[in-house]
Amino acid sequence: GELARRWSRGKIAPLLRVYFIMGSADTRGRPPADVLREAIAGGVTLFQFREKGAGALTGPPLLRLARELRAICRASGVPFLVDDDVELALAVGADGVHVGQEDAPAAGLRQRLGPAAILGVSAHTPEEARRAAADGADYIGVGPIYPTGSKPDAKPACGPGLLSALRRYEPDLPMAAIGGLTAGNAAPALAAGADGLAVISAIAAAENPRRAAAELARLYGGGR
Ligand code: TZP
Ligand code: MG
Repeated sequence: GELARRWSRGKIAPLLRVYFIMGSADTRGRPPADVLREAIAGGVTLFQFREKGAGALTGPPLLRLARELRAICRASGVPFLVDDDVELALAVGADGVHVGQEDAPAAGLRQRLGPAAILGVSAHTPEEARRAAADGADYIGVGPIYPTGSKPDAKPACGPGLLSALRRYEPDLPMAAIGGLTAGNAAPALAAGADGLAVISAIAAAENPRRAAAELARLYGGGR
């Protein structure tokens, strides 16, 4: 019902603040578990395991890494999402799934994952945002805001303006901005109405992932 949905929306938006996305290809050769622990120490609020690209793990090594990262998140109270791969999400007891427009339809996923799962959907137009909300998405991911080197098949950069446009159509739907974001360039995305910042390279490729996460967390005020 409407009350339940509003309550859950209020719970999701703060989780999106420092939304860290990573797979084994994103860490410049460092063990993903080490990078994740560092990032969480810096203030990550939500994690998505996204194992993509050349050399992406499959089979038992994929499952092993997913379990390892899942355990780190569980121990620190950071919700653990899986990109695209619903079977993997179910196999490791993930807290939720993120899907793009070209992946499994969100409506069926909500059914499959149950009401407690966190379901994120990428959206690029008011129509996609409206459909995501109707299908039971807890939040939408919007981008790429700026050019990104982390997703070869990304659409052209849309700039922060798309966030304000979608915010007008869906005033209550939590939104994570994504694509080329760093602590240095993210302020306009927040000003345009994003609830949070989803980043890969700003943390995963940072010299110091802990400091990089802390710099993003600091954009929301409070000291760290
Ligand atoms: N979707 C849109 S842009 C992007 C994804 C998965 C990649 C974001 O990575 P980065 O390194 O933060 O630009
Ligand atoms: Mg996808």
